[in-house]
Amino acid sequence: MRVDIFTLFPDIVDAYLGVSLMGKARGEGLLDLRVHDLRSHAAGVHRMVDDAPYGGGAGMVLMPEPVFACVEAAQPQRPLLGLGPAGRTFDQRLARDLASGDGFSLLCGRYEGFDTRITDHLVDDEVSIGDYVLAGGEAAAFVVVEAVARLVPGVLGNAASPDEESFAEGLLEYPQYTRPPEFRGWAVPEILRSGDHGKVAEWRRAQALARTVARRPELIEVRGGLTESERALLERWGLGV
Ligand code: JET
Repeated sequence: MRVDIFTLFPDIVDAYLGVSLMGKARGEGLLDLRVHDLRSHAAGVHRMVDDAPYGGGAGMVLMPEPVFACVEAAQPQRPLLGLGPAGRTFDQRLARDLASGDGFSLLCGRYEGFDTRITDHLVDDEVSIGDYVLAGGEAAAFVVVEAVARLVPGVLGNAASPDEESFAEGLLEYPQYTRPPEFRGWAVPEILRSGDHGKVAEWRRAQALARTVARRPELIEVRGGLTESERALLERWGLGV
């Protein structure tokens, strides 16, 4: 999988992609991550990449020439996604879609935003990681790359499917415990130490459902509400609603 990232801070992006999961996947040839400096195609001695907005107002806007020139020289993997608060919200489904393709590219904005001709004629789609404003798109790019990279076959060490977890099924994770069996008086639930794998699976499912009902009820709504058997399961484990 090839991922191209366009940024005004290539050093920060390179440093991030060189470590952890991505650094390893890169070293093993599973991910071809390419970082492009938006300033590399800026003209003049000042290498200007931003300018004041037409019509007035605060802040600076990313100019079209250096951004188009940088992207066109790189011939990046498509789709090219512009990162910013105005985009379609990133979620596990989009991560899965991107992971199933050959790759994608990310354009990190700074300042007040991109000149709209960039979003209209260069970028394929706009993506947001949530309803808040960052100083730049780099942190959003890290989120997108990391969420997608861990779904690429071979990137995660363990054999289990990474999509077995939260959100794959539209539910939050069940509670996890490791040793010791008792810590400061807080015991690991007896069922997890019983060796009854069927009961453990049932308990985990009930816990995942109950947590989701309590913390993220809208995720239950998206699934069409609780089924009769899910209600019965919660009831059986004393988690009924
Ligand atoms: C962001 C991403 O804040 C975010 O990204 C950085 C950012 C801030 C302001 C403008 C911008 O440019 C995008 C643009 O679109 C037309 O101009 C990017 C928040 N959630 N996800």
